[in-house]
Amino acid sequence: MNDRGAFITIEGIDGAGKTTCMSMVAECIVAAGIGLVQTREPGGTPLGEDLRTLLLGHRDEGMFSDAELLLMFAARAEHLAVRILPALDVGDWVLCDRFTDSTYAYQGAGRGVSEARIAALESWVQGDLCPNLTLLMDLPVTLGLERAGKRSAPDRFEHDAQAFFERVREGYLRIAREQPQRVRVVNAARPLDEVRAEITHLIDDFIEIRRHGAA
Ligand code: Z5A
Repeated sequence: MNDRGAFITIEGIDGAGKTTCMSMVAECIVAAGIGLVQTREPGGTPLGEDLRTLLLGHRDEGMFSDAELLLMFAARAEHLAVRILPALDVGDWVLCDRFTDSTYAYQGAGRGVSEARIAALESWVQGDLCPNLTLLMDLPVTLGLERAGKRSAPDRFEHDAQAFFERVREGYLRIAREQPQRVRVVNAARPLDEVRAEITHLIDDFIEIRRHGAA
């Protein structure tokens, strides 16, 4: 087993089943006897959760896209310093509901912020830290919004138009095409038992690879 913990992230559009997937992944890791920290973005620390409330709350005046971008990275800087890096350093694994791929997909592809601007902040805040594995829960936008709508009242992002979420989905799929070794696309439109079977297989394989020191 590698000494440093592994960093796994779950991504996808709203209602894609990330929360559902988190518990499936966690079960596999815990069953393998590995220490696990489960967290989310934006959030994961007291300051990060306060920023999450600011970011997701409804605002009549909206939010300037650069302000939104900077608040996401402010929350991420705190999250890395206080929670993620200390856990990885002692060999625990970290499972995070959303990370920087969300920024490229939502602020970049969705809102039109330039990739170069996001990359500059990514490099400043993260250095060379990157998830070891990302599961992209992919499904048609209409199905994701239908599922998200059943679960809770729409947040500030979910009020946005379907076209926005189509751009976000395509942004994610582009990252997956560019980084196929890190990003595994899971067809989240299927019934839960099929999704669970694929996720269990992917995570069990990943654990085996880490145990043999190849990932
Ligand atoms: N954001 C950003 O813009 N930039 C950033 O850098 C970051 C975030 C980090 C926080 O989202 C918002 O922040 C997000 C992007 C932005 N935009 N929004 N909204 P969040 O992650 O807290 O919220 P969310 O995307 O809406 O996720 P969610 O509410 O947690 O949904 P989910 O986790 O993807 O889905 P779920 O709760 O697991 O499932 C939804 C329902 O579908 C639920 O009833 C399930 O039982 C059901 N479900 C799930 N899978 C299935 C299958 N396979 N079949 C049938 N039913 C299913």
